[in-house]
Amino acid sequence: MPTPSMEDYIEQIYLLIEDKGYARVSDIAENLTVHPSSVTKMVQKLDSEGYLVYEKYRGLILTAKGKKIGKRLVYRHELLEQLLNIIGVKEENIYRDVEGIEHHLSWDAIDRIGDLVQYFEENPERVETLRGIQKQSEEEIDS
Ligand SMILES: [Mn+2]
Repeated sequence: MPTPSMEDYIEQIYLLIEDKGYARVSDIAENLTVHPSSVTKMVQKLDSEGYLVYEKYRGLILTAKGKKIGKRLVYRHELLEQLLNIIGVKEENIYRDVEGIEHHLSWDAIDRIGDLVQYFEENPERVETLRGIQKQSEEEIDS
């Protein structure tokens, strides 16, 4: 199993390749706000563990294993954003909150959250009920 830090890298690399067709060390460093030398080090580690193939002057490609986990990590991130959005978390908090929790849930919990998100999507009136409760608790705090 990849560590939380490895997961962040695989996720970013997957997103970059999906978006641009390639993932450069400099782009990964920028997206993760880390030094390029840290990226090189991690990329070598991910290579040695079979998630990607890295050649210094030719860039990097994800292996089948890297692509499979990358896809799941991106799904997990998006699902958690959906969840926070449904429960009414403010837009400006969502990305940072997801980055903070995504590595600490089991895949079992992720699958159950998937069910919950599906439930709310199929029953939008329940989201409205939830908004009502949210409004009440905000009023209690304000009063
Ligand atoms: Mn993420």
